[in-house]
Amino acid sequence: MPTEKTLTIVKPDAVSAGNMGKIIAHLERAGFSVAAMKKITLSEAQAKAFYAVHSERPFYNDLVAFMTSGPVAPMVLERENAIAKLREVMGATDSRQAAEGTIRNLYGTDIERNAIHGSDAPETAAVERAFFFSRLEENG
Ligand code: 3AN
Repeated sequence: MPTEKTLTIVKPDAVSAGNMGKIIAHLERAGFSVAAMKKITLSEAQAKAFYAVHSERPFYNDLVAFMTSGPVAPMVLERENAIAKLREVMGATDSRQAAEGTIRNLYGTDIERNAIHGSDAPETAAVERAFFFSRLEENG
């Protein structure tokens, strides 16, 4: 089976709660390998750019404030069918609705503080990987 790459971000709520390692372990148990990772604090401009697609939504300013409130851990994940599989193990956007045993069910709180981001399609995965990682960082 050919592998596919996707981008995840362990969000500030999960990093500050000390759940980063548990989330990485959960992802590894689900068959993902970490191809690249870093821990950074996003600037307002960076968070706005990353979520530009949501700029007209009412929750945009709150989302940017939350995503800049502390360090995040972006990672490139690799496995077969990675994009769809990550969406499955993450669970629904609203952590309160996320299926039992999913990452958002286990580590998220609500629709904003939902522990983890995952790319939703091949085009967004490519753009989001390039947002955080150079080709050298992914392959080195
Ligand atoms: P997902 O992260 O499940 O792909 P999107 O792309 O619809 O969800 O939304 C991006 C992010 O925006 C979500 N992860 C969540 O943090 C935030 N978000 C989405 N909808 C809302 C909302 N109604 N209120 C607050 N935050 C929201």
